[in-house]
Amino acid sequence: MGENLTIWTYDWVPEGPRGFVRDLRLRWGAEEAGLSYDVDTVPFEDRPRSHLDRQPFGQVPFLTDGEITIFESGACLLHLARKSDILMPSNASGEAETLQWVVAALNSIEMVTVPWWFLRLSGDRENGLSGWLDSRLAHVEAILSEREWLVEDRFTAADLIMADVLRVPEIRARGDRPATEAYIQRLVARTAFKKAQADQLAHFAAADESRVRR
Ligand SMILES: N[C@@H](CCC(=O)N[C@@H](CS)C(=O)NCC(=O)O)C(=O)O
Repeated sequence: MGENLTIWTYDWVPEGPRGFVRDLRLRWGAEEAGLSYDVDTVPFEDRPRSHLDRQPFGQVPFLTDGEITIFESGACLLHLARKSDILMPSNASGEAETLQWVVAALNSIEMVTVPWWFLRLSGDRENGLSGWLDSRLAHVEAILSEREWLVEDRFTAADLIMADVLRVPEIRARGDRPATEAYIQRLVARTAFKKAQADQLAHFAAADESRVRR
């Protein structure tokens, strides 16, 4: 394919986030699009200058594509999407809708789900964000009750990122939202998702083994 893509993730993470580390979004996108890529790592324990130079918050993922380095999983995914109409239609309205829904998944849904989840994790099961979360999830449910995909009646990067945001177990378990649940199940049943997730799990399992040998 002539690609020179590298997806960067941590060299190791604890059990909890495995299968959900956001490099999965990029692995999944590249797998869907048939783009070849390597995976490289930055240390989880220390966040050296060379990491902060490429991801200024010391997070993962970031992506290198030849001379280009790009961070934020949404931006990285859209960068991949511009390479393949499997991820984003090449017509103007399909592209605009894909951009719109990718940003909506991150800026209208994940911007509520993640803080809610953090508060819940810190012991505040029902917290000040619960009402806001429920309202956003109800709107998503209404949207997904009327359509199978977010854009043009077909899979796009918008579905990839929306499903990844919604598949967090605590969010999934909240309320009865059959259309959303069917949507998530449809997305995570895709071969590309399964490969991306299995590869991430294998990556961190291998890291466990090399930590034991050290
Ligand atoms: N908005 C960022 C969030 C990235 C993010 O939260 N990454 C997590 C792993 S999934 C991370 O690096 N956590 C460690 C930290 O925040 O220090 C994106 O979508 O790329």
